[in-house]
Amino acid sequence: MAKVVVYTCLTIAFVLFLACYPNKRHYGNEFAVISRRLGYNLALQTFDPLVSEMKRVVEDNKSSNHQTDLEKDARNIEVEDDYEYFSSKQGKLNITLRLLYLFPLIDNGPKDGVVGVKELEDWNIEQAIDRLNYKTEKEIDLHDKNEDRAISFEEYLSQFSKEDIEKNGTRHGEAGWWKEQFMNADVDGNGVLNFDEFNNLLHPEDSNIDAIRKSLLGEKMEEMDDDGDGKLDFEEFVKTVYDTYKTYVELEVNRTNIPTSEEKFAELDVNKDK
Ligand SMILES: [Ca+2]
Ligand SMILES: [Ca+2]
Ligand SMILES: [Ca+2]
Ligand SMILES: [Ca+2]
Repeated sequence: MAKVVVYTCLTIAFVLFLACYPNKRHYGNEFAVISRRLGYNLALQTFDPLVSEMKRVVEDNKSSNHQTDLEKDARNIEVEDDYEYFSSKQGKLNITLRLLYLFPLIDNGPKDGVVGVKELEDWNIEQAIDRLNYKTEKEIDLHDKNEDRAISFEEYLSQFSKEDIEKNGTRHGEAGWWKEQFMNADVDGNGVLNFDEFNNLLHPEDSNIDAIRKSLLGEKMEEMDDDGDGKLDFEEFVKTVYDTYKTYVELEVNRTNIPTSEEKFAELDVNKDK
């Protein structure tokens, strides 16, 4: 069993190293096309919540004007409490010590002294969700002028003038386009976005809301549909979709028997009109 734990620790250390390593060097443009909330278009998430918290403290101390000195001190002390994890000479993170701390937190399903792939995946997803929720909280802090912890259209899009809003342009990024995104995210239709609704507006690619998914799909179809006939023919499919699909299946589903572009197209082309 001890051997297994050592190997597992080494695996985690390796994953930790990969997670902390700048991703662009390894992962080129092929990742830029995968755009999902937990996907690879974002920098790979930090594996260790302590490192995330340190980054946040540094960023907050640099940029925040509305944090009181007392709040800043409290957060700095919180992080200082973890100084035991740093070597005193170079200030480097003691990875072995951190792994000993993190291991029982990751070894959760089941708690059997071994960390499996699923447990690592769950941990990574948990860290990613935490990071995105944190970002949403920061965005709410930034935009919520009346401090009701909900975001109105005017609060989020104060960059638009009254004329822009009246003009209601529907091209991507124009006021009317944003208004539509806002309304899609406002599930309860009360005219303001609560935390979950705002989260969906900020991270639409991973939203479960039908209106948001349809809107995204419509935009993607427009981008991919070269001849503008409202459909994807085989050529357009190969040019724009297939490589993304293949990368997704290889990396995220971890499958080896990936259908060829012909096979996948035939499967999707239900009415066989090509
Ligand atoms: Ca386990
Ligand atoms: Ca508000
Ligand atoms: Ca709402
Ligand atoms: Ca077409």
